[in-house]
Amino acid sequence: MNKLKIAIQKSGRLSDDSVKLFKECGIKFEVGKSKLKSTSRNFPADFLFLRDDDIPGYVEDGVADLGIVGKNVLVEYGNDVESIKELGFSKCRLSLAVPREVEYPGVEYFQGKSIATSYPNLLGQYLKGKGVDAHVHQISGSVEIAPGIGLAEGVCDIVSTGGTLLSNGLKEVETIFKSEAVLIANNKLSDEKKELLEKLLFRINAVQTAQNHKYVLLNAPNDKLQQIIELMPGMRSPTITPLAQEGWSSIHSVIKESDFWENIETLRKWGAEGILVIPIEKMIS
Ligand code: PRT
Ligand code: ZN
Repeated sequence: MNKLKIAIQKSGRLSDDSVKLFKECGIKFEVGKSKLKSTSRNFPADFLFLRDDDIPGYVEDGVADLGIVGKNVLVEYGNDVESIKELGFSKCRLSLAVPREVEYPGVEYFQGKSIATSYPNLLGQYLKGKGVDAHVHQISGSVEIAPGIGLAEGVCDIVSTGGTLLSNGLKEVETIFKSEAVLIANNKLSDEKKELLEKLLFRINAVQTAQNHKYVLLNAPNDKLQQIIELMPGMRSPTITPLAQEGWSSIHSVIKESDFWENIETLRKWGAEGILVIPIEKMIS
């Protein structure tokens, strides 16, 4: 029988959310500290637990059919794989940083200077695009200590909260790349495997759409119903049920997470009461 081989990070910043995504898609498999491989009990898939840096290469070679990896790693290594979908977690940015005391004039600051990074390709492309000629010093870890030990005058590293830069006396001056986890696939999947990928994507889309929406129930005076229906049209149109109290109705609909606060404020202005907001687990439109 055909099975998808899916590579995910064994342990690190991508692991928990990768496992969570497949679990939310209803795909059951064991995750253990010492496990290298696990077979799903209810979906034709084997999961391989690997270092994130190895995932694009394994997917390119077909050792794995699919993988989840940071876009930063994918683009840096430049493997020949298909990028299928952004997954919205492990968000971070690749940034240039300099010692706090530097009066930073702009990217020309780096002309003729040395920059420590684990991302020589992404940095090289950026500098080239800006016409800046700098010496790129490739190191594999603890990039942030490079200026302190006199190894480089600036760094180019992954930033999430900015805490690491701050505690090493550095300040972020340019964002050169924005990253998040992406689902990647081998370029030459068989038709059977493509079909399984479609099934998986259908589930991932349902989970992602649900996460971006909320189910809302509220009571509103009947004279405001039309306005409210226009504000929150829902999937086809909202459900309206009369309340026992004359002149009032209950409205059930779905709204986008991003519009949430603005809509709730408008609804309150129009006299809506008893507003309940409920997370949606899966959403198939
Ligand atoms: O062992 P393995 O090789 O599998 O893991 P790894 O240590 O190489 O990678 P890991 O788990 O640290 O990161 C995996 C992916 O998560 C990265 O490729 C990014 O796509 C993404 N990611 C998200 C991050 C961060 N946030 C992050 N904050 N990767 C690294 N960091 C590091 C950064 O290098 C710096 O040292 O965290 C520090 C900065 O964090 P703040 O919050 O202090 O700014
Ligand atoms: Zn790694």
